[in-house]
Amino acid sequence: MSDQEDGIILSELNDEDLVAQMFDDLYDGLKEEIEEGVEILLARDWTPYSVLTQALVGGMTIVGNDFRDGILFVPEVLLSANAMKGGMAILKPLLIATGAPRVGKMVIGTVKGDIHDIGKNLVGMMMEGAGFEVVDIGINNSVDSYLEAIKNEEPDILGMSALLTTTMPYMKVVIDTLIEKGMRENYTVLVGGAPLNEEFGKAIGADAYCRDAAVAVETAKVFMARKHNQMGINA
Ligand code: B1M
Repeated sequence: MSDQEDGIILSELNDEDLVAQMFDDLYDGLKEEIEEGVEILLARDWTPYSVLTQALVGGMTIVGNDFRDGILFVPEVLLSANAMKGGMAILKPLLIATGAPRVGKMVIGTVKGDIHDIGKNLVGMMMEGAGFEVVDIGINNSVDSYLEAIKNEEPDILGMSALLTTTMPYMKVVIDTLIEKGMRENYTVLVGGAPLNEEFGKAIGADAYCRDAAVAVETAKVFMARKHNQMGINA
């Protein structure tokens, strides 16, 4: 049931109650309400980043837990994801509009067999907001698809996302192929996704595992700074 039918007027709620209501609305997959909530928080001078992390990602965590525990099922989670995307669409241009100079280029995609894209999209948005040029190659990417994107786009960074324990090993397939082709050293490879950890990142030969989008941005900046320094030394 929508908030209106429930007699709830979002703009009349204080920040804390509004965020709690947005958690409920995200849970119920109410896209319009989420969009309205995002607009209200922005009008109250919340930064786009705070709205994203506190209201949207916070709400999605609850959805994730109940999905895990068998309380929510795929169709419901799809509605939640759709509502989340509605909110993210409003925040995207705001996160990007920093006027930051281009600091590097990244190709990012979710690996083969995996259709989860919310986290990947978030990373892409945050990277763009930090001044990176981002080429998002979507979901379900085979090795060939990554290779083609790398060839066409010539990025500094390759980002891979996986949300399933069954698809995360595919990241190693991509990295091993880069090694076989003698291309590995040309790119910084960053990986992320809920089931990964630092140990896994090291084991598959990635340059770094990124716990979340903010860490991805910071890590990418560190690697770009190293690259620029090396170029300075070699020049
Ligand atoms: Co999926 N799903 N799902 N799902 N789903 C999980 C991942 C799961 C953990 C749920 C659970 O059981 N608790 C579970 C995986 C279990 C496992 O592998 N051990 C699971 C499952 C089982 C499945 C299906 C198999 C269910 C089924 O069909 N029976 C199926 C698989 C489909 C497939 O891919 N082949 C499936 C389907 C779906 C939906 C389609 C319904 C939907 C996806 C919609 C979409 O993405 N467009 C969905 C969703 C939404 C989820 C949960 C609930 C939420 C994922 C999400 O968007 N989180 C998820 C539960 C969970 O993760 N707690 C779950 C919010 C997002 C902001 O976080 O993606 O972690 P996250 O991204 C973070 C970081 O991880 C990091 O930064 C992001 C932002 O901070 N990061 C990166 C991510 N990628 C990065 C890349 C980088 C750097 C950082 O590169 C540099």
